[in-house]
Amino acid sequence: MTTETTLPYAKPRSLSDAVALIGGDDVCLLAGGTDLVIMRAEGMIAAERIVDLKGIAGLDSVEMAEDSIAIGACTRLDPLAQRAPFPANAIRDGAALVGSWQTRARATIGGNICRASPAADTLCGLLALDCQLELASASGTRRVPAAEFFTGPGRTVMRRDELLARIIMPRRPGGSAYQRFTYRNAMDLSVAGVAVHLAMRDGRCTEARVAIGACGPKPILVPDAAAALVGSPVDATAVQAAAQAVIAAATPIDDVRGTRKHRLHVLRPLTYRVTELARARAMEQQP
Ligand SMILES: Cc1cc2nc3c(=O)[nH]c(=O)nc-3n(C[C@@H](O)[C@@H](O)[C@H](O)COP(=O)(O)OP(=O)(O)OC[C@H]3O[C@@H](n4cnc5c(N)ncnc54)[C@H](O)[C@@H]3O)c2cc1C
Repeated sequence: MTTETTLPYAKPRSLSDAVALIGGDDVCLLAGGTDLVIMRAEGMIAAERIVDLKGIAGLDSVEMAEDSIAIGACTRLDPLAQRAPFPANAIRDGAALVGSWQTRARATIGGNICRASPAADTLCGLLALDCQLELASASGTRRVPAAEFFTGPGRTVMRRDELLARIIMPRRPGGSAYQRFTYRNAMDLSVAGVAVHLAMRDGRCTEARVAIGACGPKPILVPDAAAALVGSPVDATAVQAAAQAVIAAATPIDDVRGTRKHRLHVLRPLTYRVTELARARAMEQQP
């Protein structure tokens, strides 16, 4: 005998229809499902009603404005990594590293953000690029800086009656990069991740933001690392000081993916590598 269970399922076509359906404890939001399906199977999410966000018009594309770029929350990671109409940067680097092609073809950037795993690969880039997250509810929209969105593993400031609609990335000069350390080259989760954004003028750094992930309960900005780079030619002395600040700010734990000691050890060469790549990209963009 087989038992068939059909869950209540809705696939709204507009943002206003979607926000009218959410908010109750019995509702969960579905995007690509690469986390959600597993979380439901493991009993981490018990909600019975599913609201599928993938049909919402306008949330699966990237739009360019004069001073910002809006990335729809349901934009899948593979097209974002391959074809996003903005040059190589830290968010694209992160999207390209997630899982396999099959995972990236399903998974969305909004899901990667809202799952709020400290090891998620797009989060450091959001912080380093000073993104704002646009949250929509039946009472309107609000924007939260990415650096203030995450509150702990799996936790954010997003209310139950809200969904992530767009990621707003300011268009600013410079270049950025994200890299992670893993024990395998693919299909592994980050043991430590670093993103750096730099703007360069006349060979000196005029602006910097440095973020780290998988080295604490949430991704964080490291202002002391940025301060070590600003005003410098991003030479060995400055990068060494930035790496020291990164190590001082990190609060990693021992877990299945790595020890605290090893995470602190890999942060130094990782910061060197990412800063060098961000610098090379920033030099290409130099006015
Ligand atoms: C084999 C495999 C390998 C992986 N490797 C990596 C990796 O290397 N790096 C990495 O970072 N991740 C990795 N992941 C996880 C990654 O696939 C997910 O984090 C993915 O990005 C989540 O997106 P999704 O669209 O599938 O979200 P879903 O699974 O649909 O949703 C995830 C969570 O976010 C919520 N949610 C989704 N969209 C919204 C929204 N717009 N507003 C509000 N809430 C929302 C859902 O309710 C749910 O709680 C891997 C997963 C698998 C299965």
